[in-house]
Amino acid sequence: MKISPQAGKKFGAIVEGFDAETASADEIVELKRAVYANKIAVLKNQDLSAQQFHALGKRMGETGAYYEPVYHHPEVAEVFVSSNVKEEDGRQIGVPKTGKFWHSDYQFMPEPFDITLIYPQVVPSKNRGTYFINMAEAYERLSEELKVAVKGTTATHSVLQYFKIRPTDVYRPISEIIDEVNAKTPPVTSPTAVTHPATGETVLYVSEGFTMSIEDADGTPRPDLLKELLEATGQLDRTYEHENIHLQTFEKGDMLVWDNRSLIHRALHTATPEPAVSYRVTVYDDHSTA
Ligand code: 7UC
Ligand code: FE
Repeated sequence: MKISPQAGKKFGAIVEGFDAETASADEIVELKRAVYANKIAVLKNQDLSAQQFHALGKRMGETGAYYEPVYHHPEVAEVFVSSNVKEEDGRQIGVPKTGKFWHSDYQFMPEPFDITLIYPQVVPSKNRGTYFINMAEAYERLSEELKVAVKGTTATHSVLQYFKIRPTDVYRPISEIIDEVNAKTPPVTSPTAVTHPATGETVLYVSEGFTMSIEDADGTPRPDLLKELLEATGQLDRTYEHENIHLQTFEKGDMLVWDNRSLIHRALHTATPEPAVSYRVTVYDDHSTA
């Protein structure tokens, strides 16, 4: 196994010669270290079934199935499927156009995932890739004034803005669906800046997709501060040219493994109706978040 920084990129490392089937325990530890240090590891030349992909995730920690079953792989529930391709019999497996907004995975849950593995299956020819922002670095780049403003505040997150209507929701009143989302996944409040347990970094825990509000220590909403943080970190830049934004491209056989505590991401889906399918496994590692 050879790990080298991605040439000419803001962050990320390329991992060559990693064999998921025969990797030693030391190699798994080394891979996880590379993920925390480089934020993304791109494993080259992978050829795994859904079962083998899930098994690799399990070697990195505890895997979890997505809370909405409509995303599950039919054979391996822990594999989340993003797909715009219909089966021959017209069935839809997984959900199309997932994550097309800045977020980290499960940011709206009490226990967000620590590591995300994405394994593209059908790779479109154009507009392939995922945008990333390292929110530890983005925090460091904030003005002193904004860093002081963040201190002592909390941020509240919810999936509501990006909850996708399921096939079974057709003809249901939208108010009923909203009530169900709020009951099943109530808003979660956390400090606006958190400490990364593996690296000690301060990470700004705010995204355009899932963060609904920021509150002062006394509970007063601070929409101005939320807007300023989204702006300063690059999340409102629709040209994607902000200095914090990194576009991670991939080709067939690549697997992306990233530090979901540090990074927020945003899928770049093709505007053209090209087929795209991606598998995802999410992991809780052995670093306590408490
Ligand atoms: O369909 C999607 O964009 C899924 C999103 C609401 N959640 C992904 C996650 O793991 O947080
Ligand atoms: Fe995501």
